[in-house]
Amino acid sequence: MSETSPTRGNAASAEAAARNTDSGPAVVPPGADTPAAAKAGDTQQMAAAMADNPTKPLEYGEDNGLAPSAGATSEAPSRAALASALSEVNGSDKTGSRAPEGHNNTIDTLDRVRVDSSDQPMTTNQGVRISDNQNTLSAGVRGPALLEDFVLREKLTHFDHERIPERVVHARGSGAHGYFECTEAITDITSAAPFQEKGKITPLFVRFSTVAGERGSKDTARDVRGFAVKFYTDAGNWDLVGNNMPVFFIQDAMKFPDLVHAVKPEPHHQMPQAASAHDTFWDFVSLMPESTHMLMWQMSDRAIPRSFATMQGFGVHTFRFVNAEGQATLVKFHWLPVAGTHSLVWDEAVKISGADPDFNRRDLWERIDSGAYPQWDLAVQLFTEEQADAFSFDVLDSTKIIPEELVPLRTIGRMTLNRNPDNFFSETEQVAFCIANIIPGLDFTNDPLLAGRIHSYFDTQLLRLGGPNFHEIPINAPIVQVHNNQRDGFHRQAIFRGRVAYEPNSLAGGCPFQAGMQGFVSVAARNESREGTAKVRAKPEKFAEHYAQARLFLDSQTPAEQDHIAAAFRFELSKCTVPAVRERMVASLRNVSDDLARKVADGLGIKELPAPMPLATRQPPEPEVKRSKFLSLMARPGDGSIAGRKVAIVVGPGVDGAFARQMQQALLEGGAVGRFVGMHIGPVDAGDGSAIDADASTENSPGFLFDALVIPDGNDGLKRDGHLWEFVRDVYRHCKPIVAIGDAREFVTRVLPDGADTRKDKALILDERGSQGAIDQLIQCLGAPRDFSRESDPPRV
Ligand code: HDE
Repeated sequence: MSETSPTRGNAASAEAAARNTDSGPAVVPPGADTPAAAKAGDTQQMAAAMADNPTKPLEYGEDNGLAPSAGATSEAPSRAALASALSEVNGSDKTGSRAPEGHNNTIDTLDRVRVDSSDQPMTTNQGVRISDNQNTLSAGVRGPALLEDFVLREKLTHFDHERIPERVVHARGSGAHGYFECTEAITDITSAAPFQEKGKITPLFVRFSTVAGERGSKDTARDVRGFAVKFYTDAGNWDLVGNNMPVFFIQDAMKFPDLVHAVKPEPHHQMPQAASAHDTFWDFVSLMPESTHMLMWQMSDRAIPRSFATMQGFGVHTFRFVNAEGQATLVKFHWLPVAGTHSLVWDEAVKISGADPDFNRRDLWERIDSGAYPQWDLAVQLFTEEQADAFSFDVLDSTKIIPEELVPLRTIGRMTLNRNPDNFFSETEQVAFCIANIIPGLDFTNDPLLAGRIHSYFDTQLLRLGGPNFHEIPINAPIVQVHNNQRDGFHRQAIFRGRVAYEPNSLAGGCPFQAGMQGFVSVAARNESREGTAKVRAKPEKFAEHYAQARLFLDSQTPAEQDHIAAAFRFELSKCTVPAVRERMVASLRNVSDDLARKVADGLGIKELPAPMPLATRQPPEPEVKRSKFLSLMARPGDGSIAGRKVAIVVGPGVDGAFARQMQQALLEGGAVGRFVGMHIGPVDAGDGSAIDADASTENSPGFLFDALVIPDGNDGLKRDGHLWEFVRDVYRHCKPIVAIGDAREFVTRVLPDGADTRKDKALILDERGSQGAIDQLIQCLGAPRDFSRESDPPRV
């Protein structure tokens, strides 16, 4: 028992006073030995240590604005001083114990929320074991159902609410976990965490998507693909929310709702699904000539990727890298697939969408689970404001690329996707990307499209994920600690300790305190030479040139790619019902290429070319680059690997089983999959008396789903199966390899269209006995870009 004194007071009275949650004595001494009094004393001591707010004067003036100071703190004499309640030490299985010191448990690995029900009884959401999951509770076996059946009611209620609003765009998506490995530290250019050390690993989650279709729509729609990467860095989350095309349709966020309303199914009849081939889309874009460059990309084979693993990704906007001294460098981001850029052809994409609407999703899943991990190099284009000023185009204009001839790519790391999600909804659906999620070492530019995006993503998640705490959903939570004074709202997970939810404070020792120069600091000066101060609604002059890069793209394609672009315009515009829309688009295309405009017009029955659409600028600047080899899909064939590819090995009765197995083994060794495709699934009698187990059938897996077709010798029964005829025709027409052995050679040549070149076509492998040479040749063709020399328009009979 301590003695009574004017400064220390009496221990019993201190304890009594401390047990009240309001009012209190004038003197609250430190060092009391009963818990409540000790807490009160420590609190008083901590608060007293901060007699004023020492950083207040530092909030003013430009110099302070450029170098914010760290917040003031005072040390807490004990953990109790920061606690909500003394009873926090009374732990249980549910509450756990006291918060670990300095640790925020709302972040952590996903193990915390991963559920494994193996060997577990079923329970309600309240954890009560369910005795019977088959029958509603009723009064007698033939009696009425009872309202008290809380098990049934909970189950149905949860089911009724299973769907959340889908994303307004990019609703259809597929996700995967992986990591980024820095291959070149660029500390001189940026202090961004992932790039600070060669070999540094940063975990990430990626979501690929189509834009226009709804959540259940087909994967192989002609569309832009979203390429969104969430880096869980040790300086917070960085989301690089890009696309598989480096430019966009519009220059200003103000036009985004118009663009999306135009491309989505038309509002009166909700058609067409996941397609831009309709009046409203072409009406809008033909009135928006700045979209022409993007239209070239969208009408190219880039819009129908073979695999997410074989498409490029782009950050689209110009961003800033910022180094530790605060110096900024302009940057554009590129993802380069290690497997190379490979696409489908349109006829193939259309057929696949019927046979397997999950084509790209399935491919991503299977690649990852079979160990053929998709990989991309991250490359950057780095340039200065002065360089940017001198370009004929504006780097703030997202309808323009910076040709690699002007600013070459520099590879700084590699991304590997090596883990599929455990649960589609919890991870792929609930992941919330936001272009505003950046970390120290990065900053925005004044791209007017980017500005709108900084607002839009957070805003849309509020509705989609039901409130402001979606950052606490495990897939969105960073791997670093989150500490701030934001509180409450729907679905709050964090349980905050203490009574302080404001800053400055002395009652939590000033914590959490602002980080000063250790935190994110915006680059103060953004290209002052070109920034005005007047409030305006206008775009810079260079934005008014709309066609030079559309021309650049078209002229940089191989002849086959150019043909595909013309055919895509023809197809899409032929689906428009209003002739004026078709003609307007042809008038716009005349500013890109009269040859292209003529081809499209011919395909639409437009006899006389309309006059070229008037230009928005009287004196278009001369472009620096008129042809860029990097823009063709053929420019990045990849490493020649066949990993992730799928081959149909046809197995009918009497098949040469030894060769079929040898082929399958060789493909497997290269990371590809050879499927035995029979007339039906199950055992097939091979010619050598063995049985081959067909794991797919000509009915359930049509030929166009495969990257190549192999028909071993001795497949007699199958040659009378009409499916196989279609297999050969489709695979041939889509310019994919065909291997035919022995008797199958005669069959294949009979089925091929007239004029097929059976001698010089390297992807048509006709072999007498099924040699290793045939296998090697297939593997070589499979890892290379397609050779389009077989193609004709229209296809041959
Ligand atoms: Fe998006 N975009 N966007 N976008 N975007 C969304 O955010 C928006 C743009 C992109 O897998 C939405 O969470 C505006 C360009 C991807 O979850 C929304 C503008 C690029 C994804 C939104 C653009 C993108 C989205 C819908 C013009 C390429 C899917 C749901 C100013 C650089 C991310 C959501 C995922 C998703 C707004 C333009 C890429 C509505 C206002 C340019 C990859 O917030």
